[in-house]
Order: sequence, then structure tokens, then C-alpha cells
Amino acid sequence: MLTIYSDDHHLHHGRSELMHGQLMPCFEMPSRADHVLQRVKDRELGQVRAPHDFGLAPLQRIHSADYLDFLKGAWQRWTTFGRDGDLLPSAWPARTLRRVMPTCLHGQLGYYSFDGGAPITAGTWQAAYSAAQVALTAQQAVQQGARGAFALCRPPGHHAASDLMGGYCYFNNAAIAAQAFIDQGHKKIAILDVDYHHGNGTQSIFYNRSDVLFASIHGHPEAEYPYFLGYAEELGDGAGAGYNFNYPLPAGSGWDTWSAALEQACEEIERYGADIVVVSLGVDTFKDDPISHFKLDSPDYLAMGERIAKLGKPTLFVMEGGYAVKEIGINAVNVLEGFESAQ
Ligand code: 6XA
Ligand code: ZN
Repeated sequence: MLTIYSDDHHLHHGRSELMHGQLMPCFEMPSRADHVLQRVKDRELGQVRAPHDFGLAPLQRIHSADYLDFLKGAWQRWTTFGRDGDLLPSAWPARTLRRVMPTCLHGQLGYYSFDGGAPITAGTWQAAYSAAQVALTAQQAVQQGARGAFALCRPPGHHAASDLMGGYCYFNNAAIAAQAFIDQGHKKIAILDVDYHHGNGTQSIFYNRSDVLFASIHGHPEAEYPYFLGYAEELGDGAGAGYNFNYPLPAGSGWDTWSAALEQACEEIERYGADIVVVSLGVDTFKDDPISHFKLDSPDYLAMGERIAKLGKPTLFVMEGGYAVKEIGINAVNVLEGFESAQ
């Protein structure tokens, strides 16, 4: 399987995030993608290629122009304050407040975020831009006939909404790729999100649409980030009614519980009759993940890939979360090898 990868992800390295009442080093770090790349090479999964540059137009299909402008200029504005730490928001337009657009940097940052988990650093724009191009280049390979392709994206994307960053995400790489398939003539795309966390950004982007089905298996939002979306009763709205499927599972879920949810998600995708499947591939479902609470083990990821292959559709894998850095490569590449083995 072809892998698309850009070294530009090293330009984004957030210093700290708030966890357990303390500022801790960010779990989302460059070595994550480095380990996945190393495993791709060690296992000789296939060629590794750099992305093409498709420009901003495909990003503008998903993200608002004002959000893109803000993100592009935020670091430059921050440096005019003489600061060099990460740029992080501290207030958001939650209930009782108005969704007005302040003129100052911090007010605008709160407007364009839903949490304090997406630090902006000097290289964030370039890294996130390149990650989107990685997704688009892998999308092009599938569009041109590949059975599968792997977009080794970092930073990840599935929490990013049309004009919101959060949860380590800036651009929704999977959504940008799904939209590119639609713009290139496909009628039905299924996004299968297997990351431990609900892909709230992806759900929100396609919630009113029937041309992109979204199915997500994740830690129950009653107890897990992102808390405020990802419940089973969220089934889509308007034209999108009946095209959104959430499978929230309790902490401690292992392969038996998880694979039963995968079976249900796959049956919905089969019923839908998707032309293409886009997999939001997070491996933070792993038993030793430091921020998550499922119990999948490394061989389970082979079985995951095999089940996805049984859908029999051209498939684009887009890297999302996974923080057990030592095993992230094994687990992510196991999904791809499981997919490849089930011809
Ligand atoms: C809260 C946890 C963010 C989770 C990010 C993630 N800071 N999403 O892995 O898939
Ligand atoms: Zn995650």
C-alpha cells in the first residue's frame, strides 16, 4: 500500500496541555508520526511518497475562509506581543455569551476553538496545511484506482469543524479528502472513525448531508472527551437524517465489544452502498494508551483491517490519534496489513 508522508509535521510541536490539573508535555508529539513511518518502512508496506500541493481550494470546501485566514495569521499576530510560548485560548462563547467576533487575538482564538487542546506554534499552519495535502495526495491515489492508500497525517483532524479547532486538530483531513471524492464525481462516501474519541468535527461537517455517511466507534461521551457530541441518538438532520451512526462504548471495552460495534458500523456502510470508504484511523483504542480506556491489543488491529477490507471498497486510511508511542506504528500498520492480506 502506498503511504503519503511529509516531514513538515515536525514544524508543529506543542509544548504543553492541561491534564489532571497540571500542565503536561503534549501527548500529541512528532515522534508519533516518526514511529508510524518507521514501521511502514520496516514492514515494507509499500512506497512512501511526499504530497503534491493542491493549494487552499480543497481546504476551503470544508473550512470557512475567515477560519483559514485566522489560523494562517495567528502566530504572526502573537509574536507582535513579544511572546514565544504556544498560543492557547482561555475563554469560549459558551451558553449565555454571544457569538460575536472580538477584534483582539485572544478573543478571536476563543471564537475559533472549542477547547484549549490545540496549541498554535510557529509551524502549526505549515504542518497542518501539509497534513491536509498528505490526505489529498492519498485521496488522489485512490481516485486513480488504488485499492487502498495511507495518509500519514499529523497533526490529526477529526475534531476540527468548519471553523473550529480543538483536540489537537486544525484541519479535518478526512473530511477534506471525503469532499474531494465528492467533487471528483462520487455520490456516496462513508467515513468510518475508529479513533477512541468521537470525531465531533467530522460529524458536524456532514450532519445535514446524505452524500457522506459518518459512523464512529468511541469512548462514551458521558465520560470521555469530547463530552458534548457522539451519543447514539445523533442520527443526522435534514437531508442527513439516517446517515450518522455513533457507537459509544464503556471504558474497559475490549475486542469482543468493540468488534461487535464495528460489525454494526460495517453493516450500515454496506446498506448505504458507499463508493469509497475513508477510515479515520486512530489507534488510541490500544490497551496501553496513556489517555484512553479501551483494551484492544496489537493483533486486534490486523482483524480490524481484515473486516474493513471485507467491505470490498476502495479505502483511504487517514491517521488520527494514538499516544502509546512505542506501539503506535505496530498498531496502525497492523490495520493496513490486515487490509492488504484480505484481498
Ligand atoms: C483531551 C484529549 C484530546 C484527545 C485527542 C484525540 N485533551 N482525539 O486523540 O482523537
Ligand atoms: Zn483520539
